[in-house]
Amino acid sequence: MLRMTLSVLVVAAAAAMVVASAQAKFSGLTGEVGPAYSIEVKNKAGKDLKTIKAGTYKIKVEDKASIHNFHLMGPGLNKKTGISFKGDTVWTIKLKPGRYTYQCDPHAASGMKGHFTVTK
Ligand SMILES: [Cu+2]
Repeated sequence: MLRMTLSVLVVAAAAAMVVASAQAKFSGLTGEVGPAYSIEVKNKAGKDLKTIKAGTYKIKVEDKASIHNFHLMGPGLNKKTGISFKGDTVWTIKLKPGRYTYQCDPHAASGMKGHFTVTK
């Protein structure tokens, strides 16, 4: 009976680990647009994000102006805030290998855009 209880506990612990690893990584990613004509995605060190490994992440989006939006698109992903929206929001995003673009839709043509690369 004790042996059976132990094996149930082991199975439960293994299941809990699987659930934990499937959750989004708290990577400190931040997307920021405004209040001036600027847009950026920063890593947890506060540096401009250039590359990141594929996976599921949480990104905090700070939309600091009601004339800009934050639009992130790439393989399997197309998410944006409303132009009139101003505030913070958190997205859970799944990044696949490839090139991702973030931009402010009304001002992308005048340079409010950037890119990062997702590696395997
Ligand atoms: Cu803009």
